[in-house]
Amino acid sequence: MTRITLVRGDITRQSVDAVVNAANSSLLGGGGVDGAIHRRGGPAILAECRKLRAGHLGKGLPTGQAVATTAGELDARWVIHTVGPVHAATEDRSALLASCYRESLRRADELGARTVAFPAISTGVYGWPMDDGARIAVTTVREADTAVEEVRFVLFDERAYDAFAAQLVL
Ligand code: AR6
Repeated sequence: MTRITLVRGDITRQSVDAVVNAANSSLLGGGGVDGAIHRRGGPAILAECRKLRAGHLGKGLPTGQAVATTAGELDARWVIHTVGPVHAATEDRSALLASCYRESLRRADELGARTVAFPAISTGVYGWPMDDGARIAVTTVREADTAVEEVRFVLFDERAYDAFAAQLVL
């Protein structure tokens, strides 16, 4: 069974098999987690992303899907890039957010990754309310059929940490 752990901190400082990036469809970088991963991981990650865009991901990575690259200089073997949905008050995009967690774990299984660090996908620039983002993250990982041994949610601040902790006790 998959163990779920929580840490407060910077996802780029984790020692794990795979780090999940809250990317955008372009795969060519951005702010938040994405910016931090490319900064600390170095140019090898972007080089692989560019190759993916030149190949089968010519139109970019669709929302809810995931793809893996090298982790460059991070203390990990792979970065799994996934694209969260932008939160919308008028449309329920929860299934796409759940898909990010599920598809990232599926990629992790394909790679043989046993430990995976996730950020709170979509809860930054993409505006997803933290409590609901935490609920979807924890429920989806709990229900996933995966060989991953540890899913570590890496939460940037106390508010995010508390939101995830509240889900874990339910
Ligand atoms: N480690 C852990 N968590 C972090 C870190 C970090 N180093 N930095 C930010 N967070 P975001 P999104 C938290 O905006 O909402 C990018 O420009 C942050 O506080 O990184 O999915 C991409 O290129 C928040 O709770 O991702 C996309 O365009 C959570 O991580 C867009 O942002 C996610 O915030 C994706 O937006």
